[in-house]
Amino acid sequence: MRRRALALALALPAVLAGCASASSGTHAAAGAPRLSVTGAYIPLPSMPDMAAGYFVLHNDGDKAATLTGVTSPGAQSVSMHQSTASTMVDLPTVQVPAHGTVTFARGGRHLMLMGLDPAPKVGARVELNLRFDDAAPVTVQATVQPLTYQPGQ
Ligand SMILES: [Cu+2]
Repeated sequence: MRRRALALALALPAVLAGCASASSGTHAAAGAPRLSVTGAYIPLPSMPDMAAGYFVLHNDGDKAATLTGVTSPGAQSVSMHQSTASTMVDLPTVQVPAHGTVTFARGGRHLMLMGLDPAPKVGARVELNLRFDDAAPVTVQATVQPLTYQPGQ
């Protein structure tokens, strides 16, 4: 019986994140995600205990990012959900491709905010803090809109 030497060639991809920049704000190193949020709103909920949140998340950078969660100082908890035909499921993370856009909108991905305090009123703003595993957090003010509000294109 012969012993065979297995030559394992481990081709490890170079996944070095070039996040050497300590600057905050809009500056980002080349090859990093560049994230921004537009159109954040919360339809006025019929019950103050539970509201949906919608927004468009942009990544103008050369590197993908992963949204790992959202928090709000105005809510007890915030979850990321995906609506399906009959129910909705938790989204543990959401991928934001390089030079891509991810939309949270009615009938699809959405935030579910529980325990809003103070109770939302039309025109009020609710701070949302988006956290990423590989990029700086993004804070946005979501405007409480009438229930029938439709975002413009
Ligand atoms: Cu939901």
